[in-house]
Amino acid sequence: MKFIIGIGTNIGERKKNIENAVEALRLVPKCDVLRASKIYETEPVGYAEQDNFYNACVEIESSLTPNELLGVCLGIEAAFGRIREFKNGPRILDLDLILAECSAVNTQNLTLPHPRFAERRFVLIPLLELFPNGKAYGINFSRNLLGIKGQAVKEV
Ligand code: PH2
Ligand code: MG
Ligand code: MG
Repeated sequence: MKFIIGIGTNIGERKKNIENAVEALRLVPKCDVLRASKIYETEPVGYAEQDNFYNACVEIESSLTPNELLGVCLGIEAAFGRIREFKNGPRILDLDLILAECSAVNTQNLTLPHPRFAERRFVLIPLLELFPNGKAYGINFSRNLLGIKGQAVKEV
């Protein structure tokens, strides 16, 4: 099954962090990185008093279950030294499952589509690069972009 993973970072060498995270995903068994968006510099959303983020999206093909893939993402974040201080705060690496190709997921640990992806330009712009017709796995997200104010996003 295909998945979209959103990558974010605003601590340290942001470009390197994203490149290294994509490399880490490539090394995961049963997980192929099919394509990656460009890297975007983005205004922080949710908590403003922090540095700009770098964000990107990747599409992967995996036979892992969504919950196994969540575990993979959390493991890679931990390997990068992520410390969770407060919600929406600065982070060296955030790997979020955004969409799964053929199913919605509603478990205690995971909800797909990601509950806030449609309000976030830092997710939708890289996603639009991967799906220029504004539809991913049957979800039309292009209209969501029209309703978002602010949240500057620019190519690095
Ligand atoms: N992640 C958040 C909260 N705010 N803002 C930007 N620009 N990029 C992010 O990746 C981001 C955020 C929570 O995960
Ligand atoms: Mg996140
Ligand atoms: Mg996260």
